[in-house]
Amino acid sequence: MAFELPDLPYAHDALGPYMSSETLEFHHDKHHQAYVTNGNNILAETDLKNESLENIVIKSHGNNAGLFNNAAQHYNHIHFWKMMTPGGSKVPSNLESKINEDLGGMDKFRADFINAGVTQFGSGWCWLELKDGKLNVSKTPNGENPLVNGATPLLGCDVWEHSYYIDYRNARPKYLEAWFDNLVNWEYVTELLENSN
Ligand code: MN3
Repeated sequence: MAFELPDLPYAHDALGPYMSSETLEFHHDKHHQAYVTNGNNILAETDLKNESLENIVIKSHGNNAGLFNNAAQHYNHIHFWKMMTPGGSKVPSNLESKINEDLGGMDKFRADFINAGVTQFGSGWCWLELKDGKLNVSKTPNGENPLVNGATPLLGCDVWEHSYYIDYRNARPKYLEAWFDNLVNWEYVTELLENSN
């Protein structure tokens, strides 16, 4: 199906001071829109037009770099906007139990997730994913995401410079810490986990 830019689930200025309206105006209104526009132009030339977004991402991987890059970034950003909420949210107890069980507790998970984002060289994403029933922390370059590794993305932080340079300049670790501590919508993460079972 053709790609469409979703509205942000909050106002552009709702994530301040951790993510400014200027960042969201560029990141959502321009960068995400460009993935949608460019992706649709390439998709129209393929036989994947009637597939779901997830299938387009998986099937274009390794076959059509232009389509993959735009489709995967469209998928990543649809979820990225929903993975944030003004003021963040509490971690539901069922998610916390699974984090304790699989990742050695919230503090270790936080440190590992931030470290994955800090050590992703160049553009990319760091992730909490579900693979073979277990939670795992990972990182990917450019537009890649856990779908291409047979895993389900549950939480992804965008570490492309367009996501933080206006607000944090080159301080990627500060952005990751502020994002993890103040913006994550853990209820949405839990919803994705429950839907993947
Ligand atoms: Mn981005």
